[in-house]
Amino acid sequence: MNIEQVDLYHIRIPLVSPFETSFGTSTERESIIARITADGVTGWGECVADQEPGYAYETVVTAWHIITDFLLPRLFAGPISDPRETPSRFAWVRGHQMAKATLESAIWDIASQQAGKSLHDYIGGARDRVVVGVSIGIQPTTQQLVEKVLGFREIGYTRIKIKIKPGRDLNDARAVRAAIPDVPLMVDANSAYRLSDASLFEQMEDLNLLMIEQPLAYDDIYEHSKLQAMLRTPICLDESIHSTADARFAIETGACRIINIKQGRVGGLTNAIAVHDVCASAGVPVWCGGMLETGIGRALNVALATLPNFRLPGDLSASNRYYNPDLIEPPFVFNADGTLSVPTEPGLGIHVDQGRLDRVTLRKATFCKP
Ligand code: OSB
Ligand code: MG
Repeated sequence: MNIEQVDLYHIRIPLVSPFETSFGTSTERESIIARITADGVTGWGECVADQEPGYAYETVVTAWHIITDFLLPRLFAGPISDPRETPSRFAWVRGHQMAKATLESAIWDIASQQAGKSLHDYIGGARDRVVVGVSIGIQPTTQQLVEKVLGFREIGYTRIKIKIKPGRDLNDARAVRAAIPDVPLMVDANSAYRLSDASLFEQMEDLNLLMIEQPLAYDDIYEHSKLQAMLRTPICLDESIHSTADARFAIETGACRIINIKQGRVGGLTNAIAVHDVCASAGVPVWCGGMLETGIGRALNVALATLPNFRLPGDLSASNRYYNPDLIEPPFVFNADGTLSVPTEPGLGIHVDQGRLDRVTLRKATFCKP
């Protein structure tokens, strides 16, 4: 594959409704869309970094800098024969997983198109539908949260995740559990607690939660192992896992019993598959996390979630959960059985609406092979 041209779009697109987590509230999403042309074929990628470094240290601006000043020169340096080579091509740059993943997505899209396969076939995915859950932000009141949850149940979402933060935790979780006694329910703390808050999580034990996601610090594994030893409810790590080494460390220390895989957080699809494989051999189930992606990033997540050890519903809701309209046409729509269909056309299998993309673009830059 000879990369000829890379177009970057810094976009800002309104969210259907505000999304509040323990680290802040978003009413719109900024990200970078990458469009790569190689051998006359076009591939797409979406950067999951946010405007602010509240979830991870990367931001849209740091990703733009890393991509343009350090990654693109390495991409243009020579042909790529397999997308799995991309992480080593970029390895000189330490960290900046989300910046790297943006370009790698487009490379996988192109490679699978060249092979005449949908991306999920190309990576050996085993399903044509993926089971999805919904991630619900903190609402102004507990009552409004319960109403939101019931609304998503009505649409047909089969797994509910609610965000928690200090002061909006046990009561919210209890109220939601009372409203949906038999539905798989989980909480995501986004690192808002300390080990000294362990009694709070002990009080959640009788709510029969599917898991507690990332209760402790974003860079911690050790204290999660202490907390997990105190709880029957499985801990799931999100923020703490950036590599196969982190996954092994977390599993071997008993810091979690489930891992959330986000391809952007681990530096792209190659590493995401490697983390999936490490977890599969250890008997640890994984699920596909989300970062409020548009249809472009969503398509990559959906392909990833077809691998066999994705044994729990992902944060892969339909396009209209976040964007209306989405940047792709047709959008991802919710099937009555609580799933999204995996695109069958070659590559990511999506059609980007170029007019819509241009309308949400704040800044565009084009780079050609020197
Ligand atoms: O922690 O999983 C998270 C969104 C932005 C940043 C972090 C997280 C989330 C979500 C939303 O929970 C998941 C989605 O895209 O539906
Ligand atoms: Mg999370």
